Amino acid sequence: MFKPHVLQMGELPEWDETPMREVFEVHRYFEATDKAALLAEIGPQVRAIATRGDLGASADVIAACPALEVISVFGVGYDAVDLGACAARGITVTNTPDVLTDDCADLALGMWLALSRGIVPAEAWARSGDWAAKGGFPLQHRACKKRAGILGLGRIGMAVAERLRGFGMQIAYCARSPRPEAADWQFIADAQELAAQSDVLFVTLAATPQTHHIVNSDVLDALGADGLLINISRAQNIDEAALIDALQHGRLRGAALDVFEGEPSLDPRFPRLSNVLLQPHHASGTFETRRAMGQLMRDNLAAHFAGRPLLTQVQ
Ligand code: 8YV
Repeated sequence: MFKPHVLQMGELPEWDETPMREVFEVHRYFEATDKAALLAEIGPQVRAIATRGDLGASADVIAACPALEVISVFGVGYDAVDLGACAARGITVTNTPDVLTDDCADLALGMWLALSRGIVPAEAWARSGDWAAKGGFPLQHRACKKRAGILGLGRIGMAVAERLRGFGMQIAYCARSPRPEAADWQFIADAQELAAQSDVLFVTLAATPQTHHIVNSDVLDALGADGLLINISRAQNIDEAALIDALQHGRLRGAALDVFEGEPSLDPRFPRLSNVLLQPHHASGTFETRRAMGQLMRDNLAAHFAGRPLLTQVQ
């Protein structure tokens, strides 16, 4: 059987890799020690790239694949794909929205509750015997019935806001324009103003060149010394150096982060801070969601090669 050549940028679950190998000639870019040599050898045959949200596809990789037709992203975020290079060559890009919305929102709320109530250090307190030795765990701040700001009211931001409703939060959001389906919540056009009116700021923005470092030192200062920041979007939406400075100097109460500049490596200052909750970019990391993401990624590839309409086309 004729199999189109696919370049696979990163490891995927076995339940995706096995069916992919059945219908495609898969080249594992991430395993090649000499990536330039691999591209020189198989690049001209590659008609599709299967990649992850965190890995995307660079202009160099795209250029090395002159017959490339489609990039299928395992993830909702496609910021790491060079969209300009794709547009210039008419290369189609697909992603996996919707199927991961609930799990991403769940983790955002879990991170917020854990950070607010000190659940991780409290667990260590109980486990280590500090409870018996030192007494009760230090008091924490209440999580519920406060002011939540949602920076980016897309699918995931909406799901976060819907969940926060149940916690009696006063909700405001910042988006490009007011959303009719968010009539119960206050629209604030400016990120700094939103932060000033929030006790906790959830960053749920798709990353674009326009949102780069949108959470800068001014926004962090507006959130203030009693404020909490939760980021389940992309690291580049936040000025990480400014964030670390604010956390080190108590200008922000705490931050819960699922994404980092240069991940999976972390800035070594993060693990030394006691006012952060660190998560390894796993907001979509459940069996149910990752299976659905893989299916959608493969369905998009299958649709492309069968000449059918794509399921979730970005451009
Ligand atoms: C995934 C993501 O963790 O959806 C996204 O944009 O970043 C995540 O869901 C990632 O794509 C898998 O590595």
